[in-house]
Amino acid sequence: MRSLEELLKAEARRLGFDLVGIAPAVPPPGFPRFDQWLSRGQAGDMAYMEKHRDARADPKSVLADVQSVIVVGLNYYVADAHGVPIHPANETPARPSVTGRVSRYARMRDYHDLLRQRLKRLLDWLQERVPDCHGRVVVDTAPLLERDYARLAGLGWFGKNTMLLNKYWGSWFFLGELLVNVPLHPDPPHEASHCGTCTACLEACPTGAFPEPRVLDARRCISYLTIELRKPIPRELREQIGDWVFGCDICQDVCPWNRKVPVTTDPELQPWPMLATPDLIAWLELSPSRFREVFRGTPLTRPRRAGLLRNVAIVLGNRRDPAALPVLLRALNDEEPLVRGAVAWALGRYLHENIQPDSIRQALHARLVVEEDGPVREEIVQALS
Ligand code: B12
Ligand code: SF4
Ligand code: SF4
Repeated sequence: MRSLEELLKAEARRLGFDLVGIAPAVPPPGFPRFDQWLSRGQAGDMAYMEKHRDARADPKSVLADVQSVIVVGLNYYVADAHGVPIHPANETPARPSVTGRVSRYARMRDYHDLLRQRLKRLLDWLQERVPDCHGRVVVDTAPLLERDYARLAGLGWFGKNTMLLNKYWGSWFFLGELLVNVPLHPDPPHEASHCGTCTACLEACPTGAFPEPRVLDARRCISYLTIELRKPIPRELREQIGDWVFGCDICQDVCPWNRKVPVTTDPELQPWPMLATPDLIAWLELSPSRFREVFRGTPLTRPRRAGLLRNVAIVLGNRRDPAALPVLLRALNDEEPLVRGAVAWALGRYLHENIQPDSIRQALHARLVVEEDGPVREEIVQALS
């Protein structure tokens, strides 16, 4: 007869999860590492990490009588379609387009709800079999060091890029947890590391965000800068952003364990054409209400319109495609200072290449006359110099 644990794992797979394991509800062994990361300021402005510091020391702060942590992984790997239509419905735009890159995890519907729904069904299944069972579903927002429990549950090891890596699934999977008051037999933790002497991710990171293997300084990470940071992106990192408008995949793209990962066939994780080949000219023109309509249900709402359009402007400044110039000139009058500042920087980059200098100078001077925001004025002055 199959054990409860075996049946539970079979049910998790039936619900569409690719990985599943069980960890004991012990304090996370990586907590001292997390604490060090916070005290070095490597979390940047992510105040929510600092705020719930103590809660992360014990899973009981998420569920008081927790006995087991069921950890699941969901593969989201989609082929790279940078600049190439990847969906039959993807039509060729009639006017010039300039594209950028959205990280893979964000080219589809937001994963939080999807994982939560499936984990809730797993909890329902367990409750039908175990009297008095109760639990709590966790995806990202609760104070839980998810990668720590994933390693404890045997799902994989911490790569030098800090991703949780699995020999078969690489690192292209989301994590989610179900904390329950049922004492389940735990899986053995993943003790080995299979990075060996490889340092591909550390070398490939364009912003030098890894001060040492397995430590990420979020303040330099493009993912943090384009998704979490609410302020202007530091000048010295703007060029390295390259064409990433949302998130970054470089330290995963170069990982040898990611070479043979199968493309997801999950119907709920199929990429949206508009996110796979973003039309940056159109994005920079989105009004607040259109922004909400277009990105509803996707992860791209997180940096809000101001943050996303700031990123678009930075990428356009890096591309310096003359086709984007008219929209940049219009966006110099955007209602958000965060956007206007980034647009001024982008226009400065065009000037540097001597692309239509007269009209750019004229527009920057005209804006300077009416601009009241100090940091934006500073960006315009720098662009003109
Ligand atoms: C904050 C956060 C970020 C921040 C900081 C990332 C980071 N490395 O910490 C930013 C915004 C930069 C970010 C970026 C990304 N994120 Co993020 N993020 C989180 C979040 C909410 C918390 C992570 C955290 O606790 N960081 C604290 C630091 C200290 O943790 P850490 O670097 O992972 O180190 C831990 C271990 O490695 C361990 N450790 C390290 N060395 C050693 C050595 C020993 C001996 C021991 C015992 C332990 C140990 O200690 C730490 C404590 O657990 C989690 C969800 C969650 N609640 O856990 C998602 C999560 C980690 N992110 C995820 C994803 C997908 C991404 C991106 C790929 C998105 C993208 N494409 O842009 C990038 C990847 C960047 C990268 N290389 O990590 C996934 C990762 C899935 C996986 N397979 O690993 C998670 C789990 C979300 C999810 N539910 O699926 N993220
Ligand atoms: S996600 Fe990009 S910027 Fe961040 S650590 Fe990886 S390669 Fe560097
Ligand atoms: S690129 Fe190399 S060092 Fe980095 S996580 Fe992958 S195997 Fe480990």
